[in-house]
Amino acid sequence: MNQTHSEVLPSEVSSSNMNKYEQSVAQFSWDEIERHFTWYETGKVNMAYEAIDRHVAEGRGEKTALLYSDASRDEAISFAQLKEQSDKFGNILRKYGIGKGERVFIFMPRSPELYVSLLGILKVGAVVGPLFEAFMETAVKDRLEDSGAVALVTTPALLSRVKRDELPELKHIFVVGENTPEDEGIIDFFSAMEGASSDLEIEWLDREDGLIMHYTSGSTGRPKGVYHVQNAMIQHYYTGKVVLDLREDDIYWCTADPGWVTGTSYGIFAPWLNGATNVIRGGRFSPQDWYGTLAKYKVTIWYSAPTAFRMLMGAGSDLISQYDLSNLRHVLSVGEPLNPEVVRWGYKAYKQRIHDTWWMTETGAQLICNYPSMAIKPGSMGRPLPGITAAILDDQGREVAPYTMGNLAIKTTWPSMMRQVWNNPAKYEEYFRIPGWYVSGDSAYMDEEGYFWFQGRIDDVINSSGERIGPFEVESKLVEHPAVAEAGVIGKPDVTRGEIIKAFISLREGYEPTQELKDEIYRFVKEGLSAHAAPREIEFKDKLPKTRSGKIMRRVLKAWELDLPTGDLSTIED
Ligand code: 6R9
Repeated sequence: MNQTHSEVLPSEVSSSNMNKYEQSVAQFSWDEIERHFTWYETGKVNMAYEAIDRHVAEGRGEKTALLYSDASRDEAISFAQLKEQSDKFGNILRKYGIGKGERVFIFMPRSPELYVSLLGILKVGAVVGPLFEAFMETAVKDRLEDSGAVALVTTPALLSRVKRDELPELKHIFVVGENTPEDEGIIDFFSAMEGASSDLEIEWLDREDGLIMHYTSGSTGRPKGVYHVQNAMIQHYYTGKVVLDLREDDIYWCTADPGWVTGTSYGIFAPWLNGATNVIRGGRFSPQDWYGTLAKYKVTIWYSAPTAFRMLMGAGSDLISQYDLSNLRHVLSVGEPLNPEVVRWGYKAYKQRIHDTWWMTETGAQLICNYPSMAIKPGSMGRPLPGITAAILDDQGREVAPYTMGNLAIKTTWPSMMRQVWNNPAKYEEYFRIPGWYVSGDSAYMDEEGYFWFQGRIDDVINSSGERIGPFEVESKLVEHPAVAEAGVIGKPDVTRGEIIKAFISLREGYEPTQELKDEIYRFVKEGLSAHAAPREIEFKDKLPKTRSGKIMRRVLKAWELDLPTGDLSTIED
């Protein structure tokens, strides 16, 4: 392996919440964390109560829960106001007979009403399903149909993408906005809210009752409905405390949309279970708006993704000096491997160590992380949290030696683990093909100090002249080249070598796509990494295909290259 294992950004935080747990990894028990929740006394629970109402009941109602802004709105909403609004929406849902266990979906851009609706849905014990606003007709229909959703919250603009005549189970559509069409089954959100009572008896649930469904795409087949239960809150709360390092006065900003699991587990549940003030920004990415948001709200903890950090890196360091980012004390990343170059840049540009975290829709919450009290090795996603056992296994389920690439697997089970793939028990079982382990589908290796190093999705690993090459390593080297903004690497079949490396590259401003540049980039990887990892073919692209959560879609690159079907594209960015 050519990744640098000796480079270390030392731990700076000696007073983090994690210390207590780290020191007691041996005695770690989830029970201790569970004691935070009232089910210890009552046996019953509800996420919306624990995230919002509890803070009002304990005298923190006036505290700001949500700081929302987009191009046209700028609002501060307290825990008490969120409680009142979501109680009202809960009452509206009840009036239409919607309750425990039923699926209610949300299909709209970020706005305070999205968060109010989501909490209201949880309060009546329904299971919420958030969808990306960018979904088109078929993607929306597939998900509503598969889940058997009985109701949907959406906006007038998106309503035309909902094929109501093909969705017999979908009885009620709540429309948030002006000029709601008058039609059977359509309810105007704002007028309903005006008339609604804010006196609501919450639906008390068991720990194993439903919470949320996120649809996630595999490379083949239909998207999978990953189903989570109330019990996940134990881990949302715990990781919020020890990985996000949330404390009493933090202003926290998670940049993810609730259509992605990061936007719910860490954009809603973790911060509010910990009583933090949560910043939500609507609208699209722009470096100016993002730095503006950090400065305006004096954000202290910032959770984002590699694709965003790479774009900010591309926007340059000069821009940063125009904003006061001095309140930032903790920065985290998720979704894709975090290139070492980005970590080095963040350390210089923000004077912050960017903490990579690894987890999946299926795992519900973080599992392998760089937490504040540990030294960071740039390029590594960190170590398993206390309470989590991770390993690299071969296909027979045997643990492999350090530095050997294999299946990243997690010993079952943990509180936020998915409980089913909706309507598809066979898919669910596939994750457990090695007894006692959850097999992630990622390929990685571990070093002697127990740090995990991501290599790629198993399907993406390249075999060139008998060498196994993780695409991430090559991509990380590529983005170190000054001309390269982003890179996606695939294996391309080759008669002599089995596969060769092909790189798709988008260039930074001011660089021309020439043959000389290709040659130079090839040499750059050959000399900096190794000959077998150097891309023998390079293709320049204006943009790389990415998911809504910013993942480079290597299977799409591969499909283009080999003229194969691209599979499910519903989550691709436009
Ligand atoms: C939370 C989330 C899961 C897949 C996962 C892996 C990739 C996520 C990563 C990472 C390298 C990290 N991934 N975090 N790869 N380093 N820190 O992203 O969920 O959208 O379901 O994706 O994302 O391949 O298997 P999800």
